[in-house]
Amino acid sequence: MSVIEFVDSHTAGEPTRVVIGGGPALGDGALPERLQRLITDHDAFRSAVVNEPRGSDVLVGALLVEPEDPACAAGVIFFNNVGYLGMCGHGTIGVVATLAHLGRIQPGRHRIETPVGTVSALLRANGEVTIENVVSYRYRRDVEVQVADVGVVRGDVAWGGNWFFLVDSPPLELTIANCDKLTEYAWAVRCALNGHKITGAGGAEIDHVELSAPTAEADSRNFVLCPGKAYDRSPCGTGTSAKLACLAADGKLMPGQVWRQEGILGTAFEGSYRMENGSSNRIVPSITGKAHVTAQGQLILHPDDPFRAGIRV
Ligand code: PYC
Repeated sequence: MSVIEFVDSHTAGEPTRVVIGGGPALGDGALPERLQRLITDHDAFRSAVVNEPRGSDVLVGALLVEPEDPACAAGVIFFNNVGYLGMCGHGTIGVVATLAHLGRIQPGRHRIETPVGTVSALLRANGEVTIENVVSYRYRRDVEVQVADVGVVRGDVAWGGNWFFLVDSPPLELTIANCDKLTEYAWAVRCALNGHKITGAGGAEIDHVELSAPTAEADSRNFVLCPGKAYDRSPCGTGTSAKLACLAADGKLMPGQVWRQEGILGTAFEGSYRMENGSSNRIVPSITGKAHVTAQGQLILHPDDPFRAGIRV
């Protein structure tokens, strides 16, 4: 029988399960290499932690690992119901809240390694966390894609730690009541992007679709569809970073100016950015939000359990 120790939290409604013990031994070295070992040799671990019957499609997992750089508070590898994430904004805020809950960190600035780069996190005494994300940028502007049963959809391709296709003012109202229709629409866009081989830099798959529209309560409201077809309950940290990169590229948001990004539940992140040193089109986004710890416990993986490795569909 194996036992996996975890702490659950949610950030603006989006859950994160941080594995604090019992994870696979991935050796040392750079995080991208350890991620590769996790993918190749231990994918059943990912599925056991986040998929049913122990988890659900919406859950994001975060495996804590020893950082390569001892100046970092932790290394983390994020994963979901279908695979692995480069970075995860709400998840990093959840990791910071979890480390604070465990007494491993105190308010102040901390560095956290991810497979796509080191991010910094400022934990405040009131529990709010501001992450300074990886360098983000718009890769392509106003890309046209023919979507089956929908027609032509236009959007930007941007990197915010994951690859996003950002569509402004879609033909559906961004309300939770429309969630099934929004999922169907965003999924059709995602399939069309893949089908037409529209990718991020280096042929990377665009696996997140972000729909945005103006709202009275914030600068914008979004609906973000994640790679495994679950929608982000939060405003999505990497998605907000990608949005900031597009706003910066269009000259619609200045460095240091605050952007209030609301998600589909009405919860919000605050974002701002600075330019990357020496760059005219790459930004370093900051995202502020708060996570709440909801559970701590052990997952039991019994050899007799037919769903020891989760239900994979
Ligand atoms: O907050 O970056 C994020 C995120 C990515 C997928 C789900 N949440």
